[in-house]
Amino acid sequence: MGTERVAVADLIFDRLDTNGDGVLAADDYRASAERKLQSYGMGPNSPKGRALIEANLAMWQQQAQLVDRDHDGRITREEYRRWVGSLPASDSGSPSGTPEVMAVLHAQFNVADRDGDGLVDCRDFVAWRGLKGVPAKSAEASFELIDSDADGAISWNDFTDAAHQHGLEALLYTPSH
Ligand SMILES: [Ca+2]
Ligand SMILES: [Ca+2]
Ligand SMILES: [Ca+2]
Repeated sequence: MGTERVAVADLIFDRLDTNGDGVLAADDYRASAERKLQSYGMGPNSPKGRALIEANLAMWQQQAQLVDRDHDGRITREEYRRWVGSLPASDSGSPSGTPEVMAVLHAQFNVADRDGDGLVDCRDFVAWRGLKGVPAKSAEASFELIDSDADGAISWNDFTDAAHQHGLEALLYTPSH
């Protein structure tokens, strides 16, 4: 694997290693959900909180199945690099539209929908993406892609339709235009 792909693999690995102990485990995925909830002032035992934690743990299990070669319940950096190296060159190893990933995004969407009316407005969307370090300008541009009828609010259906049309990357990180 080229050094560039190793660097990308390491970058994602470090991002997923929430507690920074150098291995990925279920704890990292739980902690990641809990941090997100904390930034919303939401308890881990609230219905939305529990749903987000469960979705994250399901994503961990899927990831472990693919990557944890020795099945010791931990993904080492070496295991992660090897997995990324085994992927087609076009795939960075960044999780994309698997059912588990979509379930996590749906749970995050529900958390971002603070007033629980099923709709996320631009401000809530910008705040959601800001948790991932996405600049407000990029998030606003993504929001415009998703809010195709421009009424200032998006439903989960709008989100999945737009993901289908533009790709998740454009909605979550950087729109390409
Ligand atoms: Ca860890
Ligand atoms: Ca392992
Ligand atoms: Ca709302």
